[in-house]
Amino acid sequence: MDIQAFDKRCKELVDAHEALIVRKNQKQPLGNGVFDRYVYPVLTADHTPLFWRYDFDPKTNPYLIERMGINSVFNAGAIEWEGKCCVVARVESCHRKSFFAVTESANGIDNFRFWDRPIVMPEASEEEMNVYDIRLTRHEDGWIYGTFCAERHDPAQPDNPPAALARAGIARTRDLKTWERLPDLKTPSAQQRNYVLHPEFVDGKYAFYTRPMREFKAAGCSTGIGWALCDDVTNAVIEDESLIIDPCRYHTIVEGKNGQGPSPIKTDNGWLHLAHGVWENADGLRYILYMFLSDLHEPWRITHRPAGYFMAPRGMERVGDVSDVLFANGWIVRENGDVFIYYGSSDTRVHVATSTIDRLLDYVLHTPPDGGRAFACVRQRCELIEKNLANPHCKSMAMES
Ligand code: M1P
Repeated sequence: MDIQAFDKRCKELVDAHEALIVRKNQKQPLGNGVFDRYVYPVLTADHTPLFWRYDFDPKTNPYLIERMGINSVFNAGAIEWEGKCCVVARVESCHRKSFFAVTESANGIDNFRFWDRPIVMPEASEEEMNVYDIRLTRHEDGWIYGTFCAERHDPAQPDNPPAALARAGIARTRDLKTWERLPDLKTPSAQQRNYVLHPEFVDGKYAFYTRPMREFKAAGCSTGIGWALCDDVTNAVIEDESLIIDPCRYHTIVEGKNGQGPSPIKTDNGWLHLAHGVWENADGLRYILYMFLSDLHEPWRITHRPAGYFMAPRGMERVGDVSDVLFANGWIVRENGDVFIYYGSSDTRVHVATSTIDRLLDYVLHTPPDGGRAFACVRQRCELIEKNLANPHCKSMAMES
């Protein structure tokens, strides 16, 4: 390719990338009143900087080919930082290795730009193969913690390539750029993913939401979301993992497995939680998001759990590298009570949904809990129907006048 053609292609690439970054997002019309979805994902593989993927030197890359592709950008932690919405994404390269990268936006719904350099998370050991799904906790001890899955091959199964061990990685930072890696959290469980640091001390200790699992991925081998305390975050050890605060249950949205999402939000009514639930159907695993509220002083005690899911995959969200998956590990609350929920869809991209603390509290406090059985659930619905049939707003909707 001659230098004119190289320059032309370079300009086309830059223009297309910039057009994507500055594209305005739009609220989807007529949401369900709890949250609003948006038309475009906020982050995709195409949002990553071109200079992470292409070599722009005509001598070493005369055809201006993409040298180091990015496969997907998904499952992001989030934090407000210097007035900006910072979303710390899981960026997966074409060779299936993930890394974390900070992006920022002024309004939280569009114009996300990656910081120039990804996070180079220090390794805990050379056996560590992959890191992903970071949760960010601004802890009252003054640090920002990142808790993430640090995956490695199971040394006990050298001849079985897919045999993996999920370990609980911890790192901390004061600027989102330089990270101090701490020893992995040790728990009795064979596998540990989806574990999250609570933002406050409880009884003077660090508190973790955990997810004890027997196997690496299979549904049905997890007991639920656990809760445990530990004295020292710089050498975090949990001896007793037996307290399960939100267990897996038959024929519910958490039948197969579940996991705490981002670090919970403190409200006057209690700790607001976002989590994911998984169940198996003929098509595979379905991942949805759900919410619950726990006691302000005893965060391990759930006080309100609305029935069913809060969000499930829809439209384009349903399709991707691992289809039918919504997964959220980041949200941001603004001073005015606005909430930005960043969720990954089908292990491929990141979206935002917006709500407010008041709406989310109304949702968790006043949505009926799961009736438990089909019979009880239809009776719950009939109560609503009878109430509405007596309501003048519903006059024109009903068949019987
Ligand atoms: O592929 C779906 C999700 O699978 C895992 O979540 P969980 O541990 O609950 O099964 C994670 O690998 C997650 O990143 C992924 O989105």
